[in-house]
Amino acid sequence: MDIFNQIEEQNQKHQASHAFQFQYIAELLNRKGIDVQGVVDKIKAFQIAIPSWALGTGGTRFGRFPGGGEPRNLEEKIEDIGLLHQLNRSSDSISLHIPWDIPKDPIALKQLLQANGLSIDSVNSNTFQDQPDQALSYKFGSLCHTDARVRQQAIDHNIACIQHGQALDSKVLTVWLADGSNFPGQQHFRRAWQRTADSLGSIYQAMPEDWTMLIEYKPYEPNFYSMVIPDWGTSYSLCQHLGKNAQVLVDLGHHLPNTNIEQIVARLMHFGRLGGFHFNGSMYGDDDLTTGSIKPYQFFLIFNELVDAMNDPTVKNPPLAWMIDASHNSKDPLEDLMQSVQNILTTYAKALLVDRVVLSAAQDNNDVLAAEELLRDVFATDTRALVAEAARQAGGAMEPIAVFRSLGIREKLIEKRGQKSIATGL
Ligand SMILES: [Mn+2]
Repeated sequence: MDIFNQIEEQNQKHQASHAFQFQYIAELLNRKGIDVQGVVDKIKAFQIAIPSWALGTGGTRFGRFPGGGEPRNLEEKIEDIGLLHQLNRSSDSISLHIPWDIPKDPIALKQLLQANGLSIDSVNSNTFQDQPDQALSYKFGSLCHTDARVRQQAIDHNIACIQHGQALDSKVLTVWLADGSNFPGQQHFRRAWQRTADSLGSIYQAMPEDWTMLIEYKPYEPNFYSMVIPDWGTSYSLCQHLGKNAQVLVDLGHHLPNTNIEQIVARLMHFGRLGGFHFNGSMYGDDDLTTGSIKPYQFFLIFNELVDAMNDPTVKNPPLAWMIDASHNSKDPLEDLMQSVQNILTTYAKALLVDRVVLSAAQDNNDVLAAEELLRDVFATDTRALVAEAARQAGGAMEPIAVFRSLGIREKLIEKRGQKSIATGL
């Protein structure tokens, strides 16, 4: 679906109101000595990977209520993300989940990706479910399993993921382990860590030198007494054990309520061990809600730490992989993803406005109020016109969700794919 001309037409409708709002924020920032076009350029350059598993309606263990027109295969998922990218110009890559998205014809897929201006950012392994053709079960764990044959099966699966990724020019393997225990005494903590480290070591050895392994952590679920990798400290210890191409992946929803995630992010960047991000929104746990929907101030404080470290030449952290990891139970998946991307960009834009010299001075002088007020002032600044301007300059839609609706894109997808089409994923 090429909607380039329609985007132009739709932008015309919003142009007058956009020009008014942009002029206001530009004047405000000029008075503070901020290079407005420099900020717009940074927003334009910020790209967020879309997960292939988030294009269908998600669900819970109680039910699933699909809205129709979901992509039926990997090709249609690529088309959906191509459409998103046309609209917002900020979603230029895809995270794949194996075995849900095993590429059958990599050469044709690469052509399709190229035609849509997309690439594959990372491949995600899946040892949290048993597949129909699988010899041994992951009921009691995968890379940590007490039985060496199960561990080997999980290692082989991860190596197969790397090979699928290589065929599509990906360079990142993301590992999230559901391994853990449900009851006290069930698992020997130290030995479970060691078996996991050894298994990850075998995968790491099989990984090409220019690849990165991202290790995700999560405090609970699906196991409720202990997870083998429950926190950033455990991820960090495994990365240290493996080598320089292993990095910690922070998923915003993988923390207990009130965890100071901004401090975790700052620490990991200080150690040069933050590899990437899974954006989503969280009220209680791994809720996978729209990014920025529940705790926008905390989300801003996290971005503030990220930008602070990215701007500091003494920080030796590799470039981060920005990814969304969400599930949509009650919204149109594409609309939800656009909302998340918009929230990410407006929040990133705010973090770019922080005067780091003034903030540092306030911190060094222990001027608590000045430091806090500086952040609160930036947080209260409406950056939507900056993001709209970035989209306009990049050839995207200034109001992507409004355009999606007024062009009747979902209705067209339902017409093409049917009301009952179901996407693979969670
Ligand atoms: Mn995640």
